This record gives sequence, structure tokens and C-alpha cells, in this order.
Amino acid sequence: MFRSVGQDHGAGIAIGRRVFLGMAGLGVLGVVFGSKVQRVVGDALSPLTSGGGGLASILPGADGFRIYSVSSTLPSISTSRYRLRVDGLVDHPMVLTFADLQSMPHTSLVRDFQCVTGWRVPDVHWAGVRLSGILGAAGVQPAARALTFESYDGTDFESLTLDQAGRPDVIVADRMLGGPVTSEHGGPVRLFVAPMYGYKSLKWLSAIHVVDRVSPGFWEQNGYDVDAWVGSSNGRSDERTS
Ligand SMILES: Nc1nc2c(c(=O)[nH]1)N[C@H]1C(S)=C(S)[C@@H](COP(=O)(O)O)O[C@H]1N2
Ligand SMILES: [Mo]
Repeated sequence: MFRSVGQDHGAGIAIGRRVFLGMAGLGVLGVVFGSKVQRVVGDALSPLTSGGGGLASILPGADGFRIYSVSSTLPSISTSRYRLRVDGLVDHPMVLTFADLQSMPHTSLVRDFQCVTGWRVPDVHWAGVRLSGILGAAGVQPAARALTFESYDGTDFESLTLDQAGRPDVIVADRMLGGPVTSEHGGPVRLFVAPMYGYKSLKWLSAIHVVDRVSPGFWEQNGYDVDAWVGSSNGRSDERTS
């Protein structure tokens, strides 16, 4: 079923680089920052602000989302070139194709999508493979405690504890908003961590490394909480709804 690649990372890195070089450079694309991150990182990254219509030009229709990318490009990856590497503290390192993922059991979720900066899209339809199912196929080793996720954008990365990753509402999503995940939204495959703020839902997911401790992701290194529970992190204290 899945192609196992053993411990040699060479092939996967080559795939990653090829896909990376194939990204469509959009020039104007940047990121809309929340106040906290914006204060911390300041002009280290180019914020895509209003005034000029840059953002409007990449806003997809009327789905209510804002398109974020901390890199200056929007990766454009075809389903045929897409690969998801799963390695680290696992018995069976794998490189999954898009077809591999599609052949695995799927879970559907209808959940609000909540960015920590305040915007929210209610009742978004998602579908994908439970992260726990992928980890089960890979065979997580006893020393494992956490996961590190990488993106084809080459810049953003994220983390979850193994416990968080095992929740049934954490999926590797190949469908969103009633269709395939579009490039803008991180397709063909992104993470969707339903109980947490949007920054945990890494777009253009390229790799899952199983590791022995949490190492804070891009947004966390720039000021956001590592545990990103909606309503009870990042200064919020309302009750969790999930
Ligand atoms: N690779 C990548 N993933 C990312 C981000 C990003 O900039 N790059 N932004 C995060 C944040 S803060 C949010 S709120 C959501 C936004 O998802 P959208 O761009 O599909 O609206 O993506 C998350 N995943
Ligand atoms: Mo966000």
C-alpha cells in the first residue's frame, strides 16, 4: 500500500526541493498579522496590508477565509506531485502519495475555523484522514511524545503533542468547503486541527516528523501559544466548546 523509504531521507528531500522550485511566485503575497505577532516580528516579514487591493485579489470568493502565507509565494502543488513524508520515531517511515491518502478511511467534520486574530468562519465542511490513522500506519515508537509538521512553503512549521495529535478531530485534510482543498487554502493537503486556532492548521503539508519533544512552531516562536486551544489560550479564558 504505502511506499516505505526506510531511513534514507535523500529521495524525499529531492522531491521536496523539486516541488518547492515549482511553486508559483505571486510577488505581492504576504501575510496578515494578528496584533501580537505583528508586534513581535514587526517588519521581519512583509505584511500584506490593505491599500492596493493585494489582499482582495487573492481572497477566494465569498468563503469568509483570509488567505495567509508567511512565505512570499503560494505553493502550487499538483496532486500527482504531492507527497507526504512520515518519519522520525516510527517503525515504518512512509512517503504517502495523494492517492495513498485518498485510499485511507476518511472522516468528515463540520467546524468553525477560528483565527487567533479574531476572524471566524462558521460551519466549515472538512474531510480527510485522521492524523491518528496515519500515525497508526507508521507505527509510533514508545519514545515518541510530539510531532513536527513541515510545509511545502519552506517557512511555516507546526507542532502538536502526541496526545493532541491522537484526537479524532485532528485530520490531514484533502477536502474543505465542499471540494478539494485549493492551493490558496493549502492544498492539495493541509492539516486541520479543529479544537485549536487556525495557525495550527498548517497549509501545504509536506512532512510529519515524530519526535521526542515539542518544538514550538513558526507562529509560536513569534508569540502565539504552543497549546492553541480555541477559547483557552492566547489570553482567552472562555470555556472550551469542543
Ligand atoms: N503554510 C502555512 N500554513 C498556515 C499559515 C501560513 O501562513 N502558512 N497561516 C495559518 C493561519 S494563522 C491561519 S488563520 C490559517 C489560515 O488559513 P487560510 O489561509 O486557508 O485562510 O492557516 C494557517 N496555516
Ligand atoms: Mo491565524
